[in-house]
Amino acid sequence: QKNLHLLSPQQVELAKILLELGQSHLFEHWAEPGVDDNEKKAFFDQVARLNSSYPGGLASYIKTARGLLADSKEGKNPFDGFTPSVPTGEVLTFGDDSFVSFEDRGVREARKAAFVLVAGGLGERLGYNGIKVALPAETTTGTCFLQSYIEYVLALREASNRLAGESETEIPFVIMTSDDTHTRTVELLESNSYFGMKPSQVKLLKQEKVACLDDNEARLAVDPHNKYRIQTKPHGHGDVHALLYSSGLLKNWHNAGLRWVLFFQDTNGLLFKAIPASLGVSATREYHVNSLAVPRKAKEAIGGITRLTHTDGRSMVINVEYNQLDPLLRATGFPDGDVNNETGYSPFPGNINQLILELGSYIEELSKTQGAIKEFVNPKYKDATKTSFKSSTRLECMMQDYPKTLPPSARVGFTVMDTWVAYAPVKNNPEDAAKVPKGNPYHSATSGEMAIYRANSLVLRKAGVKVADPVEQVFNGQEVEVWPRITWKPKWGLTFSEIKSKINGNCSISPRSTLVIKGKNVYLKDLSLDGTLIVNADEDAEVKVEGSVHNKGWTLEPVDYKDTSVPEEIRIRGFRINKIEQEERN
Ligand code: GDU
Repeated sequence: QKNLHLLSPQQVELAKILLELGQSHLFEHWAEPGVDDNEKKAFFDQVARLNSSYPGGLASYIKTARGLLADSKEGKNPFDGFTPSVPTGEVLTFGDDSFVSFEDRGVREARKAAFVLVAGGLGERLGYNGIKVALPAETTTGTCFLQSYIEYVLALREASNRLAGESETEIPFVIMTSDDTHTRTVELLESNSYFGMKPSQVKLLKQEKVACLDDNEARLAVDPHNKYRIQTKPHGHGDVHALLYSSGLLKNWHNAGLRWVLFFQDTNGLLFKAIPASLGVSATREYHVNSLAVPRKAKEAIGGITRLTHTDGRSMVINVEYNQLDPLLRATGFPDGDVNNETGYSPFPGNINQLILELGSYIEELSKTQGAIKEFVNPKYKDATKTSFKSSTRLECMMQDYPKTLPPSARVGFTVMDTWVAYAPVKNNPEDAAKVPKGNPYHSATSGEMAIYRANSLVLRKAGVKVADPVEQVFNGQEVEVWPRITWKPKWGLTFSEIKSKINGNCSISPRSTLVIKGKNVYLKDLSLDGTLIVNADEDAEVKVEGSVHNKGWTLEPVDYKDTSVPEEIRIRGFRINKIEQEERN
């Protein structure tokens, strides 16, 4: 009351809302008027932001929170009435005829696609101090994830336009950032000329954090570092839908004739090898929602794609998050829970959170929901009475929960690909990765980089090159297969057919070799490589690479992740590349 005169009419409104919502405790420790007045105004700026960035405002946030906290206290099962079963989807095998024809269809569709990267997460599990999209996907060329994604998008749209006989239109590329990643993402783009994209094409949408909750009444938590602020935490990648909706971009895209929105995550170096074919599946099967999936090892930290059938007859195909799959199975007649079957994998395909949404039905749905996604809460209680929390909690949401509000008529499908060609994220720090049970993927910087060489080697093998077998090596306590370090620019080889068309005769690559293809029109013919070969080429120049290349090459030199004299992005992978000798061709 005493501070009311400081406030603008809008701020008085916000104060009233807070009081009506039972949040008077937020003002309990406020100083007399004249003391900390600027901080008090800043408090209301924050409240205004929290109120406007959440669909339905703070009132809606608190109401939902009370409901979810009550459910959680009661121990209510979020899957009550649902029985899980294994859904059917499109299963693709890289390189076979059906894959090739889906790829062809996907490339044709790509000119009608917009691309959305969710990159607001800091990646606590990885413990890297920078932003994850700035990490090198591989250190042979040092290409970071963001550069690799942008180059793939450019190459894909270019190829698609070429087939359609069109010249380039604006390529819509959105990055969702957060306060944790925004500034550094802008700096990365600006200091690298947007990696070849027009700056006007890259749209950054920053997600806001949400208010933390102190108790089951959903009393908002005061920031422990500043009594004039509400404590906030990330709301999760599900925010991307509300942000896209409120930005107005979806309507613009629709008006521009676009048909697809592709969502992807921050550190998967293989992802775009799977995109053309999956987009082809979306177009052919007319899926409104298509999730990319890979065979999943039981208990692996990726959600399981599941059909949930309710006792009332409703049914949906949805991701069940990895921590919920096991209890759901145990509660519904599968006493062993989340286990591998005779194939050595969980029967539920693993969601890699690469989603392809059909724009028309997406807009239709979002105009009903404003992009709000079903949320959840995960409080850590002090004891079994579930009356108080160990630390404040908040509501969270996930982008893959989008189909939960869709009508039963929605066509929700998925596309399963081999892991080696589709999924190799960088999520775990070296210590945790080294503890991963044998046979399960490490998901570390080490395994992420090795997976790129492996995939490229296997693709070239399928295309007819004699690529040597890998050697086993241990880096940062993780046993990995080290394949020849083969990399190429996306514009060289976007699809399997394109790659095959650039390889002729008897080509071979020895285990210790490195091959870097930088040009577009590079043709390998009877190449025998034992060492390092870098092929540079100007945009349109045609380069034939023939004959034998032999030199000392580049070697991998182990480094210890604890050695802080080595840059962080190198030591988290446990090796550095020692560039001894190479041949360059132009
Ligand atoms: N992210 C945001 N904002 C957030 C939180 C995360 O943009 O508030 C972004 C991250 O930057 C990242 C993506 O969302 O690009 C995913 O975040 P995590 O890597 O932390 O996700 P999880 O490993 O917890 O799990 C997610 C899905 C799983 C499975 C897995 C596959 O929830 O079902 O698909 O990715 O990598």
